[in-house]
Amino acid sequence: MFKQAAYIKSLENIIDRPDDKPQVLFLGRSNVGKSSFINSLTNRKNLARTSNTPGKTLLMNFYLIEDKFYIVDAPGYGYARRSKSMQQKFIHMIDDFLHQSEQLKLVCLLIDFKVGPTVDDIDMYLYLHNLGMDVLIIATKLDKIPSTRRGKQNKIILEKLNHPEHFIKVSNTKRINIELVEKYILNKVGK
Ligand SMILES: Nc1nc2c(ncn2[C@@H]2O[C@H](COP(=O)(O)OP(=O)(O)O)[C@@H](O)[C@H]2O)c(=O)[nH]1
Ligand SMILES: [Mg+2]
Repeated sequence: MFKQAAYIKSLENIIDRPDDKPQVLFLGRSNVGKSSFINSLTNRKNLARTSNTPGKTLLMNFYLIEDKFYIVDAPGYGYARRSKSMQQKFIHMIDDFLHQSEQLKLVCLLIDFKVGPTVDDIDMYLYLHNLGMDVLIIATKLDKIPSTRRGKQNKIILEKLNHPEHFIKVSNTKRINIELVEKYILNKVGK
C-alpha cells in the first residue's frame, strides 16, 4: 500500500486545482465504497471520510500520495435526493476536470461487484471511454458474493460493460487485490 498520504484540499472550482504532479481521478456512485478504497490504498482508517451523507456543496478532494501524485476523490453520482441543478453542476465539474487537467493519467471507475453496473455506471463508463480516457474499472465489495458465485457475476459485469480492457475486483473489508491496484496506478503515474 502507499506509505505516505496527505489530505491537501477540497475544491468547489477545479480552476484552483494543484497541477504540479500526475493525477488519478476516482469516480463512482455514492456508497460504492470509494472512500473505503482510498483508505485501503493508503492504509489509513479515515483519510477519506466513509459514509458521510452528501452535503449541499460538491467538492473534489485532493490527496497527495508519496509526494509523487494526487488521488482526486470526486463526489459520488447517482444520488437520488440530489436536485437537477446539483446533477448539472456535477456533470460540469467532471467534464471540466477531464478536459482541463493535463496531469490526469488515469480514471478509476468504481462499481459494486454485487450490484453490478447500474445505468449510471454504464453511462459514465461510455462517456469516459468515448473521451479516450484511460479507465480502470474497480469492482468493490467482492467479499459480499461467495467465491462459488463470483465467476458467474464476473461474466455478467463484463458483458454489461462490453468487455472493458482493465478490470480488477477488490474487497476493502477483506483487503483483496489492493496491491494489484496500487501497482496499476504506479505504472500510470510513473514510478
Ligand atoms: N462488505 C464490504 N463493504 C464495504 C466495502 N467497501 C465499502 N464497504 C461499505 O460500504 C459503505 C459505503 O462505503 P463508502 O466508502 O463510504 O462509500 P462511498 O460513498 O463510495 O465513499 C460503508 O458502509 C462501507 O463500510 C467492501 O469491500 N466490502
Ligand atoms: Mg465517499
